[in-house]
Amino acid sequence: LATALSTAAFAQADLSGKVIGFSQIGSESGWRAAETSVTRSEAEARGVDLKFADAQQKQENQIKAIRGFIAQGVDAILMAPVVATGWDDVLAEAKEAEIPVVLLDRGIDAPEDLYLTSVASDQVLEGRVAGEWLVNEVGDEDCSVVELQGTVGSSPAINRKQGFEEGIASASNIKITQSQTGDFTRSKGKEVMEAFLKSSNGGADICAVYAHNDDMAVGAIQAIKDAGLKPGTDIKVVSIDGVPDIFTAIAAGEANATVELTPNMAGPALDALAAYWADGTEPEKFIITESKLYTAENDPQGEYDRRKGLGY
Ligand code: GZL
Repeated sequence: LATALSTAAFAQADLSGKVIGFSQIGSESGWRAAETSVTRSEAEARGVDLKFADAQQKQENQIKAIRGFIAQGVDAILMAPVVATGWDDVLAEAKEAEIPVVLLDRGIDAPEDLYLTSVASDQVLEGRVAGEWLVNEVGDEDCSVVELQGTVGSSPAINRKQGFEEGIASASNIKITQSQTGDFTRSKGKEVMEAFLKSSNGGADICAVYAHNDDMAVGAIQAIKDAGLKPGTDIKVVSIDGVPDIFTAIAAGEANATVELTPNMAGPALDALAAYWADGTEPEKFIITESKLYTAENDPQGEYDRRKGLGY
């Protein structure tokens, strides 16, 4: 697990001398901060000169940063695309400049020849695993679920919603009664959960909250407590990322399940670039990282300890 989550133990490809631009979305969640930290260490381990640009979750800032990298003549561009559309022009400019682009942790709706490869989890699977966990958890009890969606128009928000609906499709007793974006942040997740609680008999009518990431779930947990209810028992909590704080909540019985998302997308991305530069090897177009369900049965304190210090 430690290897999968942090710099791999074996020797990294030598990319010294390579200048790589990284257009990062921002630092909206603990997972995002970990991805940034792991990307920096993966780049350093390979001798890469990494140029970092934080977009504060705005697409226009990412597009500006990518144009800057092209003007600088970087050797490659890593980008985590905040939303799925609107990238065709800037990526065509990168292609024109013969600068390979690698997508990290989110996909885009664009011609596949505009990027070398995409390193991400199967986000539909993540949602389905969360839905199937809830089906298993509630049995044949009626269950009204409220959903905290990720950033509007982002591939994880679209895919995790689809996957969860697939996961609960077999259970006619489970219904999503409210669904709204919390933009992947704790504060917005708390705010939206407060509204959900108010409009559902103080939360008495809510059986579970499904959050597209742990940070919104942690915000929702606070709102549930403020409403005088017990998160994890009165209202089940299931989310995605596997950040340390969700394991703290699971250990305390305040959350129930999370689907792990590795923050190490950059390792596979840099290895694909190394092979491409070494002998023209074309990587798989989609490099899929694994998704694993964790509950109270999986030593949450130990999982917390294993992740603390990995840049979260
Ligand atoms: C998913 C990634 C999401 C995380 C959130 O691959 O893009 O963005 O699940 C983050 O924590 O905001």
